[in-house]
Amino acid sequence: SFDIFERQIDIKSLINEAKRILDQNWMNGFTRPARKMYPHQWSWDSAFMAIGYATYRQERAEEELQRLFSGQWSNGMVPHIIFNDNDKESDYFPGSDFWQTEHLSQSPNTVSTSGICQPPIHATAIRHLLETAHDRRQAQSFAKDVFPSLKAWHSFLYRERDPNDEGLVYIRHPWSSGQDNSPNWDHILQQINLSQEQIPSYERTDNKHNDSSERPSNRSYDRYIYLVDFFRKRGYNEDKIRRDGCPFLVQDVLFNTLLCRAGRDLAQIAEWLGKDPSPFYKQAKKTAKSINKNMWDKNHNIYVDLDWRNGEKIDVYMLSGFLPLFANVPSPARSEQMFSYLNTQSFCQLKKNCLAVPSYDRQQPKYSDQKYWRGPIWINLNWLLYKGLAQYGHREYDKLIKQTIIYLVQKSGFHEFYNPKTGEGYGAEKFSWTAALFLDILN
Ligand code: 9WN
Repeated sequence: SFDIFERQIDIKSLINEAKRILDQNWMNGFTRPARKMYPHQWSWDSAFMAIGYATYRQERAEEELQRLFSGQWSNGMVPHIIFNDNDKESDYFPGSDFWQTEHLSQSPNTVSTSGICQPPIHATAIRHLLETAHDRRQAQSFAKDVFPSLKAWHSFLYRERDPNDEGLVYIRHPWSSGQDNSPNWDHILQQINLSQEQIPSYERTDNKHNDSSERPSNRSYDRYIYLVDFFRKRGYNEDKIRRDGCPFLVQDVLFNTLLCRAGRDLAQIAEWLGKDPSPFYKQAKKTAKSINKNMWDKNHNIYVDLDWRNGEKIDVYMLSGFLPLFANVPSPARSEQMFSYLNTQSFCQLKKNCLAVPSYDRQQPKYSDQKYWRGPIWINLNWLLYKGLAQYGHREYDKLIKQTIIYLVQKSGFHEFYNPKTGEGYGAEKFSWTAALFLDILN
């Protein structure tokens, strides 16, 4: 048991420590998520870094996103990893040689990349930068430069990932969700029966740097790797991948929520740049409507993912199911229903000494305090919830999230994720987005 409100906390030194971590992870042009474990540039991490840098180093925020867009494919996709081929310290798997994207006509010539994408929170980060920049002229000129890339990125998603024009885009790999081994994927991954010959030979390296009991299982990894092989065998051609029955096609709540919010932010950026915002508002409106119509689980008061192949709901209750709050998707009445589920022992109840919000409903049998995206506290998800709830006026709950994040960081350092019961830190140490979002929350 603990009392977070009794501690004397030296906030200033925590802020300095967060900045120091970002400095140490700065690789001259981008920020690696963590030393050894994640040596390259990751897409949604970069957007979170930019939000952190916006509090004190605008030029780095811009450089970070510029480097990310240098890896954009000609079809508009922003890859989930831009590789740092100079890193000799790390052996990250799967590296660029495994993805085999170099010789594709759609991939860039100057940098090597993966062949899938991650949640599109970039326009949101750039709007934030425009709103907070010390040097507004510079930020405007940066936004003008990246606007065509942002536009191409959103067009790619709606064009290639929403073939039935529903306003909801699909992802085709668990890594694309940002929540690799979420229980959301269990059922679909279980149905992928593979013989040994269908799995390319590979060696995991993530377990070398981390306690393997916290990481995804080997069975899941086989399926992650099989999917990459499925894509590269089809030259990353979207139609072929779909036509040949890709076994993982999911309309994910968080991915679509962030697209919806980023669509509105892109519209606002367009307006500031004197361009027509209406196509972006229109898309975002349609996405919000479909999230409300198709993803709402009225029995549990939360949003859930959909299996694109049959339209069925995936009955798994994750913290990400509350995050449509971040994009102002639920009506105020619906948000109250959601809050009545969030504010229980299933997640984190006010006045019950809980430590921020776990990533998965703790009452579910598969919940774990320690396993990666299957229960532990993640700072990025809590940050999204914090921002979302603020728009609906839940101040007391937001205060709890802020205080518990400070507590976690002070107790255990800037970890990748945390045990919701004990506050112990897990995964990578000195993890960049934990530092970056901490800076924003305390700003
Ligand atoms: C695979 C970098 C990334 C995050 C993801 C997180 C984890 C990679 C991995 O690390 O994924 O992309 O190797 O486990 O799940 O959200 O972007 O921090």
